[in-house]
Amino acid sequence: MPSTSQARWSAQGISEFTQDTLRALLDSQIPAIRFRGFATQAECEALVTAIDEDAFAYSPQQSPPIGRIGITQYGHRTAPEAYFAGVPDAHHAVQQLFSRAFDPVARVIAALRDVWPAAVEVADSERGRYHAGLIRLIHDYAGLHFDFVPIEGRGWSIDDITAQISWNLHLSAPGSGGACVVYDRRCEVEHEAVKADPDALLADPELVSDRPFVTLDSIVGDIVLFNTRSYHEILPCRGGRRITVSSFIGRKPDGSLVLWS
Ligand SMILES: O=C(O)CCC(=O)C(=O)O
Ligand SMILES: [Fe+2]
Repeated sequence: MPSTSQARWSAQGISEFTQDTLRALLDSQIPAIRFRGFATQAECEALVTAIDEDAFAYSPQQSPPIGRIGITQYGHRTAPEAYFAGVPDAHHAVQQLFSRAFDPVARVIAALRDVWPAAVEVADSERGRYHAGLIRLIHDYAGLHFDFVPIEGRGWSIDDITAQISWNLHLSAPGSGGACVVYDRRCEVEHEAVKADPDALLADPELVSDRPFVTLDSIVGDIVLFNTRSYHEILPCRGGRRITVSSFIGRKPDGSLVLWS
């Protein structure tokens, strides 16, 4: 299977956010982008204060549990009706929090529109609009996985995207640990079975054992972007809480970008 084992990154290291690096990231040519100081410390603290007055939900499927405010397409892979029915409440919940600090989703869309030559919108479909903007609390770690809707979400309106990346804004960082490690190995269609079995959400570490990787530290106020079709994991957090806001960004066949969580 040469397509899975070949290195794809033509550059090492972490890039700045520009049109060229965004395109290279979508094409899996670079490991990651870091947008330093995307939000101020004061903005992040204000949002964390608002979040602390709310409650995180926990999915019984995830181990260790990850707290979340918002809704995920991935968590509703086989239940699109429930996803779209839940979008208005999810949108309301996060907008309520953003209104007390700042709106990271609107700011990300504006930053993308500044550099990208085609349309940038929250994903929409005949079934309804998607939710974009997931707030996540990671107490411990998140195991090795990939995220790529054309492989794991067929039948959804976004299953024709040609690339999938994510942005994660770090609102609170753990005392140590909590880095996101991204490996130069993409999931190809033949790995599909890994996620077809709901009890096997995580990938076999063997898949990435000899691969180049990049380590993305959790730094408050920074946004980190990487191609989520590449296998990635979050290392154990020690002391303090790792709180992020994120969404996926997909590139449609016409070159436009769509956001969803
Ligand atoms: O929190 C992170 O650093 C990465 C989360 C993740 O798995 C993703 O963005 O796909
Ligand atoms: Fe992921």
